[in-house]
Amino acid sequence: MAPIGRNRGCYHGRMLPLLLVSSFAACVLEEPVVPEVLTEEEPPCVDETWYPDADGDGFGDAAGAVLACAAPGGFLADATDCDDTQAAVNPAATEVCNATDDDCDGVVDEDDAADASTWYADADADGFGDAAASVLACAAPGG
Ligand SMILES: [Ca+2]
Ligand SMILES: [Ca+2]
Ligand SMILES: [Ca+2]
Ligand SMILES: [Ca+2]
Repeated sequence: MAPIGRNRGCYHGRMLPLLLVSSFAACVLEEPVVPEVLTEEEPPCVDETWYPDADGDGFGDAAGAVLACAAPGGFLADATDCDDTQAAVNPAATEVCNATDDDCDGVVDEDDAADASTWYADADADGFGDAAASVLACAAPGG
């Protein structure tokens, strides 16, 4: 077996015979250093907020949020479902005249509803509308 290190008299941290005692310190220093075993730690768990999607429309309910590393079953990161009991009601839905805020914009049956009717102004109240003055709405506006 060959001696370790530059100090030829050094063998596994011990001096071989016939060497100067003064080189003993150098010999000890040349002893192989056992590297510290680094335990690889799991990346820390970072809690995120998850929201339930009870109606399965792909949009979560802001009420009922939970904190967890990973999404529990039936939960997702979205919180924009304004009615998590109706799959037809969500931010991607089309507003129609049904007394419900279908598209979750906070306005019920707004004028851009898909089936909104065209209403014509009847300024002189003679029962005939003015074709030049029309509005789209679910319900007839006054006049
Ligand atoms: Ca939902
Ligand atoms: Ca919904
Ligand atoms: Ca509606
Ligand atoms: Ca709406």
